[in-house]
Amino acid sequence: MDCPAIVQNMDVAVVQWEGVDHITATTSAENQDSRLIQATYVQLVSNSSISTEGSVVYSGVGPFIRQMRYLQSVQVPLGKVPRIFDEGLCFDPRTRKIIATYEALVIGERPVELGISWSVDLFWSSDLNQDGIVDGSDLGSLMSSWGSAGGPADLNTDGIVDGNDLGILLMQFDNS
Ligand SMILES: [Ca+2]
Ligand SMILES: [Ca+2]
Repeated sequence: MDCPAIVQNMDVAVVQWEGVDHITATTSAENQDSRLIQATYVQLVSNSSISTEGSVVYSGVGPFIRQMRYLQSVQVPLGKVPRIFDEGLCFDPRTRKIIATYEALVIGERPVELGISWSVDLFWSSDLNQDGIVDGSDLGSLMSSWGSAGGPADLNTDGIVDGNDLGILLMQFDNS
């Protein structure tokens, strides 16, 4: 899936990955249509999930109806991949970022407040069947994709399924 182009980058830089962190941020920016967007949100981050709650206020300054777009992104820890639940969420494997897109109509000077709430579960990239464990089933999937150009088994996203991907799977393999 191709991620949408970023209209206005409103990333929040403070992200910690050890344990669970609450991250609060307030930011504002004017997009290409010069409409003020203010966003406040809380991010809950753990080793296995990322969730966000918050609100966005769009303020229009003109008499016309405009479509506003706001993108928020959070980075996925190395080795993990997200299972996306919401159509407005997109994972860019190159930057390892989940990009959330919100759209709203802004009419005249009336502010529009939009609620935000989303969450994703994170899996090891080698957990190809996403059952929460990296085991022989995933190894079998990788072997059956051996030599393929890309796809889910191309764990290092270099365009081929080969020994490098097998090495990653073996590092993440559950030996318990
Ligand atoms: Ca699995
Ligand atoms: Ca590869």
